[in-house]
Amino acid sequence: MSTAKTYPDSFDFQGFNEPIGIEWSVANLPVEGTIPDEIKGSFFRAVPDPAHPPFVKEDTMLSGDGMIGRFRIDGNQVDFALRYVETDRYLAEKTARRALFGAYRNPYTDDPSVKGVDRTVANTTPVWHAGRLLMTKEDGLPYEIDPETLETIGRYDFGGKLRSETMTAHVRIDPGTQEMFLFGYEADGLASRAVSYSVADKDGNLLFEKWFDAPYCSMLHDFAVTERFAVFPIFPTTADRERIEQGGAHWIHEPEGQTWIGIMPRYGDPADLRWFKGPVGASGFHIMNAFEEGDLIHLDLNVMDTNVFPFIRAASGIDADMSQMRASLVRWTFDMAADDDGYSERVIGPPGDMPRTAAKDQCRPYQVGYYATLDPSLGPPNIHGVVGAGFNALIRVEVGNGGLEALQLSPTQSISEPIHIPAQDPDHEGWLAAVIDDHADMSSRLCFLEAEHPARGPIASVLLPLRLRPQIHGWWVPEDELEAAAKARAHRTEAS
Ligand code: V55
Ligand code: FE
Repeated sequence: MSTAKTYPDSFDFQGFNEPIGIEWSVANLPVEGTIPDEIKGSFFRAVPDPAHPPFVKEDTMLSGDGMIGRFRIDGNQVDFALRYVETDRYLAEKTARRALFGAYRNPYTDDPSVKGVDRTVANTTPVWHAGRLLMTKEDGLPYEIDPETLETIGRYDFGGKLRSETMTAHVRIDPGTQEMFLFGYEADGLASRAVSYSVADKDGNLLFEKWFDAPYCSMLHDFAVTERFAVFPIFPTTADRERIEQGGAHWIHEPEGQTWIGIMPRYGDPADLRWFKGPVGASGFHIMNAFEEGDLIHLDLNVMDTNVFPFIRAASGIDADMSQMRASLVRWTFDMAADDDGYSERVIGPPGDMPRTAAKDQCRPYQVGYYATLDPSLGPPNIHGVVGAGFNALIRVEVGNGGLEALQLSPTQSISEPIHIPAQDPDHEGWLAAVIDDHADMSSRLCFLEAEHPARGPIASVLLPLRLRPQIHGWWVPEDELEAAAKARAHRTEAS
């Protein structure tokens, strides 16, 4: 490009992380191989892409304006579209033609002209529930998106029912009841300990909102739900209001800080919240699943010795060599019948992140999970994604017996989080789909794998005419659900 924009000198703006900022669409993409006929639906992806170079000297990809991508798949017919989420922040900066918002989750670094303007970027997970598509980010309310046109409908607060100022990007949906469980932290303001917890019924009605205080203000990125309980992991990555007001970092990781796991009945009262002690100084983001076995609660998650984000370690003065860090898929088990506040741990898989299961396996005993990993034996890491080192393998793990199979990529490839697509045949494990980026020619392709056999490699791949940005999270929505939701929307429009 002739008029190169200038970005901060960090991995967040280099390689595949170099901003693109183009909204585009294309129909009838060329497909190599055969996408099974029964795969009909849309793969939505959330990707951060800053529309303007930041004015702060250091910035993180986590602050990039949210874009929503959609692969519409009908067997071998694949279309793609990509649009910005028109958040208040995106629109204010679009009008000004420059960045107005400053550092990650610090409004005190913003241009005075946007004081009080919603600064969330809706860039983390496209959540589909009750016929609504929401682009989420944990520091604000979600934005509703039209799943057909990808137009932004507006900020979504469950019809005025949700009082929390924030909603997580990691909801849980019970595959039996189709209820959506959700929470928001910093629910009543910056660095607050307040957590809001809610359940929406299968039609999207908010059944209740309950509030509790976490032991401290922690980066509560994900949680888990079992058939009877809700589980909140509090890792010692903490916020401090004064530090933020002085223009400092929102988050510091505290190596001596206590990890807490809060467990309460999933329809229960925060008065019933029980706090268990986890490992000191630990950090975790994503939970694969949780389930009950009698009085035991098993929580399967990726845990690390310290915070995985370089900008958070830097702000904390933590000088850690990532290759020396302990990081595994672990099963933490809590005994609700015992009166101690301990837990036991078993390693159930190699290091990695972005864990997924089949939607039908959530909240209950399960056998199979999938996640991405960085296997150092496959070559040095490529610049890709929010921690600056791309994933180069995709793991299928049998959590009950340690069975392991991996798709290993070539040294120039990086993979984003996979989605799981269920099959009609209940004995077939379904498929995984994920975007694989190639640093050799800066190209992106969507690859389909047999979920049961990722090591066999793609059964089909779809080459894109332009490279994509590394994805945060994705969501698979079957075509029949999209059609039903489109009909319901048309009815609502006629009625109004
Ligand atoms: C994460 C991602 C975020 C964020 C906080 O993956 C944590 C973790 C894409 O935004 O704001
Ligand atoms: Fe996440």
